[in-house]
Amino acid sequence: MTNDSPSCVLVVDDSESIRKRLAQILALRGWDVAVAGSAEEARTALGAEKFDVVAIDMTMPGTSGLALLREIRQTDADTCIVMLTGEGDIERAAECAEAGADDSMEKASFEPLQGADFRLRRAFATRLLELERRRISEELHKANEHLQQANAELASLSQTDQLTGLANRRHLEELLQKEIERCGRYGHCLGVALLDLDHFKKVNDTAGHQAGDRVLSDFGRLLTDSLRATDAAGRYGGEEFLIFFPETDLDGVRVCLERLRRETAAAPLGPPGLRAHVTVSCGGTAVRPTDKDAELVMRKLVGRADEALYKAKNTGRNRVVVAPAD
Ligand code: GH3
Ligand code: MG
Ligand code: MG
Repeated sequence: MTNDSPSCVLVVDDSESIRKRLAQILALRGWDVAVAGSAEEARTALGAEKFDVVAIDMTMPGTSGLALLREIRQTDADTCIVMLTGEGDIERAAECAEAGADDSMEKASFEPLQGADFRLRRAFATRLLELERRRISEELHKANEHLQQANAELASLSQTDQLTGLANRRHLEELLQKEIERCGRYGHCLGVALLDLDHFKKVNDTAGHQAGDRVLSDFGRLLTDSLRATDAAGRYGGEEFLIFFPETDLDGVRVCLERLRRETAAAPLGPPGLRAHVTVSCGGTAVRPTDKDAELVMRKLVGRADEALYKAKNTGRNRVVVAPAD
């Protein structure tokens, strides 16, 4: 159905006189007319050619017009189909509409069949509009899906550190504050840690900045692999990482950090050929939050973890220091 103006029609009617009359009038009005005297003949014609409009007699021996309509609609939702009904057949016309007919016209109403051309063209125009409406609606739906996907990607990008794929500082702080609120509500313990790679400047200076980048992303992966799914890690800045451990007390934090420290020292990080043995210093703390101000609690926890980290650096690096938050 490419043209706005329909040109070919298939008339399906078992009455030869109706067929001939309708074909004659439509041909006079410029239609290319094919005829079929039964559902079988109609199937053959439809299999061989595409029609803009198919006019089907409701009452035919063998396969009825309604059955033929349903059959066509199973595979073809687009072709315009107009049913030819007997007089006063309103209920059956409704049945046809439900089965996917575009229109029904009483044969008597187009006697001497002059109205047929108008009715077929009108049905065709309405169908075109419907197809256009469907196309636009599908396009809108697709555009909407793309938009939602793009929004989700954007949201994820705005929460992610590009280099390591971990949460960025802002997102991790949001998550941490939520966790502080949750732990405060249920009286649970929460652990927080800051980690800083040791002498990282040297890695850049000796292996190059790109190799340094690769060490950072490898370390990010090590964190992800090593932590529990409920723990959260993010890049806090430069070669510094923040982790929080829900439901974990100070001893638990120490154990987790000690494992991370060991794994880091043992794992060659960086690009092949330039694998560096990097160590990490860790400062940890834990608290059962009582203060309602989650941001304030967060600042205190991070501050305390930072102090512990400072101690770890000053007492030789490649070590874990933990201290209670209060
Ligand atoms: P320390 O053991 O005291 O932590 O020594 P350090 O060398 O790790 O610490 P310092 O703060 O002196 O240097 C941090 C280095 O980390 C310097 C900086 O260029 C590097 N760095 C920070 N961000 C990135 C990054 O995104 N990529 C790379 N390759 N290097 C980074
Ligand atoms: Mg460092
Ligand atoms: Mg640093």
